[in-house]
Amino acid sequence: MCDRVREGILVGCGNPLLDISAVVPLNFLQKYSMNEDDAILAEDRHMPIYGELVEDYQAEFLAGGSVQNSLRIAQWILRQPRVAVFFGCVGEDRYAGILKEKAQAAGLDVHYQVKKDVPTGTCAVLITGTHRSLCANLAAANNFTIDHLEEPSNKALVDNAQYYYISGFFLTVNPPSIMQVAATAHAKQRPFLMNLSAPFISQFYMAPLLAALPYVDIIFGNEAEAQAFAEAQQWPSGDLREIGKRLVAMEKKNPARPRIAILTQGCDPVLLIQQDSVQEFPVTKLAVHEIVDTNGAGDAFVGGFLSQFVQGKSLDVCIRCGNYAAGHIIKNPGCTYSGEPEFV
Ligand code: 26A
Repeated sequence: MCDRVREGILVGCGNPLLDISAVVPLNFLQKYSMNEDDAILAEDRHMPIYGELVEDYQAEFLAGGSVQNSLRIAQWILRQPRVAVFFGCVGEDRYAGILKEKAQAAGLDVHYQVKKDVPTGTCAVLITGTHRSLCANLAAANNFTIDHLEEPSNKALVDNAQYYYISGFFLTVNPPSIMQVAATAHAKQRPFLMNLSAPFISQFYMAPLLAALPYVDIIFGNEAEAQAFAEAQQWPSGDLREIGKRLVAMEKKNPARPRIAILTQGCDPVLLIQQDSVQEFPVTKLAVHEIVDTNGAGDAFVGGFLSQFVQGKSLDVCIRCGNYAAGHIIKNPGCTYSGEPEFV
């Protein structure tokens, strides 16, 4: 059992999305010019995907959205409600109701901004074997505005937190909110954590990413995301360790707390990069028959990490818990868990 943690100690902002998930043949991806393990924003040409998944592929509806996933997993491991607070924008519809119910059942303290007349966002999850390809139709999620964080009760929640986590995905929605939370964290000398989220963030949203990065104490990413960042920066080496070292050496507002990079690489070891040191943390490889779907594995890793980080545990424990959580959710559909957490 974990020690008790203060309510509201962790605040996250992100896109609350309902995942519409189905196993599809490879030619379904080809039809929409998508690749295995993509994570993209839906364009007009992708809109038929959602209906097709429901009508032809027995799609399942699962709570999603990257940050909300991570916070739900952190709550599951902590077994203590309302440690984490989540902000994001939804519509006024059935999907918003499902998302809220799942988040609250996990113990999350959700404070959605509600945009009438715009549907709640969805994400198509196209499963092909052990791969998953994501196509997000942000819809209401894209309407998040900074005034939601400025409402007195929400501002108090942000001011009272000790840890802040925002995805790179949220850079596509509202960079001013990210900068405001980052500045609060900086002024109060509290950790601000961010995720590279997807290669397209480094490819198309580098300017707001670079604006936020000086505030980032811990940056998460997988190998494809780190490579995309390095390419966008025109760094000469594609070596993950070198990329990590360069990432942590980039400008930082609070140099007294050097940046840390945590880079995952599927079933290969997780890399913890601090200044010139690189440590490896092994991942338990699952047999193919144990894998239900890999959707949400990265989010669960962060959730496991956060559950320990907010208790002041060592990075070693945080990363081991991240690996535990990712391994667990891969054995379940989407970013969902079953039973009680077994991390000690
Ligand atoms: C801005 N984009 C593209 C996104 C997302 C996203 N969450 C926030 N913003 N694209 C996919 N996801 C979520 O990622 C989870 C898997 O890591 C999906 O909803 C899915 O639950």
